[in-house]
Amino acid sequence: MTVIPPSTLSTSLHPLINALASVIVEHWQTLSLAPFSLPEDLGYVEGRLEGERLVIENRCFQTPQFRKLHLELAKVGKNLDILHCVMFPRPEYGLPLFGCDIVAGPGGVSAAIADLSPTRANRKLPSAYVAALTVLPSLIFGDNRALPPWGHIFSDYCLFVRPQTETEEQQFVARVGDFLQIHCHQANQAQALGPEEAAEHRMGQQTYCRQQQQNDKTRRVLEKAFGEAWAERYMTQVLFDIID
Ligand code: 18B
Repeated sequence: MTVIPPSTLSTSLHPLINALASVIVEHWQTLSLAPFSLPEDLGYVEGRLEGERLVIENRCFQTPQFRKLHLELAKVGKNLDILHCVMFPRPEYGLPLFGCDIVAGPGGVSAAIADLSPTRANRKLPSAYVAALTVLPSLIFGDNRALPPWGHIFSDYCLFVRPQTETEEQQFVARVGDFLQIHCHQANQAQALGPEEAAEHRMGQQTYCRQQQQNDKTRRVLEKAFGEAWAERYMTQVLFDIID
């Protein structure tokens, strides 16, 4: 069994980030994990440019159904804590992309986003996902945020909120747990598709990555700490690598 190492950053991160990281790791343990090597040694990275120290801690795995499971915790200076997670399926299993991003500052969590994003050309999730997601009770958040223009890759079930109370934070964590429960259950049962359908899902992943690479807010944080070239390489080869 592959053991997921504990985070070394967790003692200094926002509690919502630690809670989400625990939920993600718990669900990942239900999959058949194997190690995944990042390009060179990008497991733990520290950068400092323009006076801001950025520490990044990556945990990466693969499984029979997922080419890459990526959980990243980052701390920028004293003020910005980030959780980033994407589960990239192997395209032949036709699974959607689970993605989650949490950005927390001194004023609290400014962005909490989680989705199971479709990879089919018709932008529909597999029917078993729709069946499981539609029976989840609807949630109420006081501050729903609008998606940026590149955000058409996300599904109708996407949560994008600024949680305002502890109850809202707990509600968010619980819903991410629901997404992961459904996703890991479906993945463990998934059968490989034929090459044509796999090609469609591969294209869906390429579109997803291309759109995510347009997130200037992520890019700016990485550029400030590591410079433009490093940020470009990190966004296109580690965070959202486009597979052929
Ligand atoms: N992201 N995020 O992962 N991003 O990686 N993120 C921000 O309050 C980082 C993903 C998403 O409104 C913000 O506005 C850094 C995944 C969306 O224009 C900052 C890393 C998803 C927005 C960062 C990181 C995703 C967003 C601004 C690498 C979805 C809103 C915070 C560690 C599944 C974009 C704010 C907008 C925002 C930073 C989505 C600072 C550095 C997987 C939609």
